[in-house]
Amino acid sequence: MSSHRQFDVESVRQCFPLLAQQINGHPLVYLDNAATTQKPQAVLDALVAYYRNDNANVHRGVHALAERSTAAFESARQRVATFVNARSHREIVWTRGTTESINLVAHSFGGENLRPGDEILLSDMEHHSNIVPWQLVAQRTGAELRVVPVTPEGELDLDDFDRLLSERTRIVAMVHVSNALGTINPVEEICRRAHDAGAVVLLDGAQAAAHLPIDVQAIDCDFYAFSGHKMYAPTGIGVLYGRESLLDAMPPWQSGGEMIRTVSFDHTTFNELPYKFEAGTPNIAGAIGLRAAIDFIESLDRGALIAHEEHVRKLTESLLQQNENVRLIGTAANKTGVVSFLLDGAHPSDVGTLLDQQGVAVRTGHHCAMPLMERLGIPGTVRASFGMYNSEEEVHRLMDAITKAQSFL
Ligand code: C6P
Repeated sequence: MSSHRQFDVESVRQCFPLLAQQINGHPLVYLDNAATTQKPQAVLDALVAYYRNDNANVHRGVHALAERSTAAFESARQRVATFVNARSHREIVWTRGTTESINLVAHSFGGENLRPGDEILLSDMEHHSNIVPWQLVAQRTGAELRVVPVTPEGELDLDDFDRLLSERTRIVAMVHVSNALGTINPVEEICRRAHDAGAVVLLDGAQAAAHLPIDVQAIDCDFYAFSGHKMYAPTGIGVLYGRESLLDAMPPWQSGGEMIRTVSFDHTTFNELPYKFEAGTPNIAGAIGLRAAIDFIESLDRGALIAHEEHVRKLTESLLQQNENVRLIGTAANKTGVVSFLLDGAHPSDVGTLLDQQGVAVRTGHHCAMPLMERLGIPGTVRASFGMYNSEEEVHRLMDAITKAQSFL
């Protein structure tokens, strides 16, 4: 028996109340998990319990609710630190999501360290969130962007990576798992090579955190950014992991309450890590919801979950390959979470609409990766992206819906 059989997808589905609904007269097949995942009851319960019982601002009050709220908020941070194997909770900064995490590093680390002629190394498969912040800081500092091309299969070309990496490279900013292709990049190797060249590495883990165990020490990255909402937690909460020595040396980014130690009109001193980077009242409930999501993920057999997701993705790919009008986009050897494709002669958004009419939710378009679409010479793709609750049966529903869509196109 293969290990995906040991993963009880039906009981997992029961934990996600939203899934049990009809869309356009059909049971929902939710295959837009790379955009955002659905939330298990345990996360919904944690949010309600927090607002119902403990709600108070954190780090400010001496009253009982403030202490409870602060304890829950900080224990969520510690939970995240353990989840990604950070050395300390000081390396975990709360943000609104991956985008804000990357902006923090670009603005603070980039703004402080980049000089004219320095280079920032990106790849062709970056999400706009890992392009535009670097573009803006490059414009401000006189640094330049360099871009590692992807192969037609959708893999990073490591020879090109080596060719473009030089003593001018200050920052390597790369995606761990591509949201448009599903490619898993060789992040340990990227970090090793970048560090040998004296560069720091930021990894965009938005699409990795829900699918792969993340160990920032084993990867040896300097920064790792991810979003709660793509891993079964609420929207509006995200994480920046940063190596303590780097975070310590970085100037604050946003300013206001929380991030200060003392303020006078002449001079302000800043709080210790990680609070130096957390101006204003944080998303307390979001952090608590993220903790509940991590507890939920880790209550499952992670190995069986990963095998299940791989099985569902590969089944989708092999069934699509039997359809002669389908072209798979992104056939890297190492993938997770995503199957992108095109139907001959059909615009992706028309396909998406026809699938929606049959209750199947996918995303269509450029997936906020316009340079990648340009490199691949395509306008966009239809993207099915998977979560822990997607079943074999749903893959077959997707195939039936595609066949029916083809008959309309
Ligand atoms: N990708 C998708 O449908 P935020 O919005 O900050 O939570 O995540 C931004 C982001 C950054 N990097 C990658 C690799 C991503 O996939 C995303 C979000 C969604 O693919 C929405 S565009």
